[in-house]
Amino acid sequence: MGAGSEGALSTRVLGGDPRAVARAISLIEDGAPEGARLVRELFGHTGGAWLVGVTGPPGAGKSSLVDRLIARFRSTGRRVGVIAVDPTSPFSGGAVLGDRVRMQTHAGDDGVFIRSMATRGQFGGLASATHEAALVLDAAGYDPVIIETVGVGQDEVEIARTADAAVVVVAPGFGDDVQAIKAGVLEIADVFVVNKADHDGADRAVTQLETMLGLAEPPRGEWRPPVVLTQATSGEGVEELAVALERFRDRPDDLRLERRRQREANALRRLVGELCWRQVEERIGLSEIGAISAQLARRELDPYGAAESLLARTRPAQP
Ligand SMILES: Nc1nc2c(ncn2[C@@H]2O[C@H](COP(=O)(O)OP(=O)(O)OP(=O)(O)O)[C@@H](O)[C@H]2O)c(=O)[nH]1
Ligand SMILES: [Mg+2]
Repeated sequence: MGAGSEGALSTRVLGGDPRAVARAISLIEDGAPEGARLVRELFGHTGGAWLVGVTGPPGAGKSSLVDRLIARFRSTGRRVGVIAVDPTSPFSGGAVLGDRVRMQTHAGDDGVFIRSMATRGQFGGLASATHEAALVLDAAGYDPVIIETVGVGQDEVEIARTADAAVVVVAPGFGDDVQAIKAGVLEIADVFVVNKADHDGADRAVTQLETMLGLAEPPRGEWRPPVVLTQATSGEGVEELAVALERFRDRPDDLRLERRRQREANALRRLVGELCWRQVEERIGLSEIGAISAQLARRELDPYGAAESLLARTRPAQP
């Protein structure tokens, strides 16, 4: 495929064509050079969309809640983009199908674009692919862009943390998960949701979280994450959640910009890492890298020494 057709593709993405958006995200997911070119062409047209990350333990009701949020945002006339990140299955596994089914409400609505993404077998991985897919949706005029991730792996938590707003969803009876949430996910929530209000212990979970949050120092300025009780199956509490999110969105500009600066810093770090590694692969070649790895396995080299000498060999010789 030549450069001309990529030019046409970016034009079609900017025009909001869903098929072009789907194609663009596939190129990115494959780690194709066309994907990188496309991101360069689109980047200057992005930044308008509001990125909402939704994360939490498996089965908490994230997709059901996202489905409700889509309806809420559609009612204000916005086009809504959704990326459902599936860390486990590289192809159309159970979770992907589940997300599709639970967001089926909007299947016939061309103002809604839903895409599942799986781990990209590349250095930059899931976080890069998701970041760039969100850029494509942003460029295509979807706003907000909602990103659902299962809050288990570091990448998934990172994706939600660096969105413009991070929603952490839990369900009552998450018992042992409280520790996990305390350890990693609690700190990232801008808005907390206790979903499955119809289940026993929902009120207790709210109190428990409010206590935890009350003990913690407010991490970002004055904002103390509210805890919203919802029932995704009935829609109860969804309006409160949307309002809480909008209150968070309407904070002072400098706080919003700081979050975006962090996101770009992370993306830049990943990209530099990826480009460096590609250079190493190109200059040194896979067979020698394989031989060096074997030497490492035999403890004939140490990893820091090996990495430094590889990097040194990608630099031009000093005059
Ligand atoms: N009783 C009850 N069930 C709910 C509620 N919200 C979601 N569920 C159900 O919980 C199950 C999981 O819902 P999902 O929306 O798929 O949850 P998820 O967090 O996206 O799940 P994963 O993406 O697999 O981690 C489904 O069977 C939903 O119908 C709720 O408020 N009350
Ligand atoms: Mg889901």
